[in-house]
Amino acid sequence: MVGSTNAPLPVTRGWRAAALFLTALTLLGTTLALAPIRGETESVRHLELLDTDPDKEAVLNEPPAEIRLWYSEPPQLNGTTVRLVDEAGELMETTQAAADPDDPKQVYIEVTAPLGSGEYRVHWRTIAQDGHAQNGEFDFRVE
Ligand SMILES: [Cu+2]
Repeated sequence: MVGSTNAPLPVTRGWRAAALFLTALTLLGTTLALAPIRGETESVRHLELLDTDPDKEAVLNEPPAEIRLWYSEPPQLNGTTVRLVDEAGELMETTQAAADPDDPKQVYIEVTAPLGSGEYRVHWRTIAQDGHAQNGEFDFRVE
């Protein structure tokens, strides 16, 4: 009996080992389960709008003849629209969104309506090659 109180019982030691083993398994499982998710967010790059003409918040002396958008990759044209509305929310007459023949990452519309001075908003919507739909808007002003 002397000294035996300090030594853990074999049963207790067994439980500890089991608990450690389960903890290790859980950690490993969590790591393995998260790995594909982390891998995806790191490797998949979604389509982005890189630039526009007119620039966002541009103030122009002359109304633009066209509205042009630069994407990070060629979008699916049949899922792409660019709409121009005035400050009353009224749709302005333009051509349909088309890709630049020299650069499929550029999409443009020609403005066929005479634009008076005021605020205008461009609503764009597109579908990336990977099927993700994206949309956004930006404003410009004609003085
Ligand atoms: Cu995507």
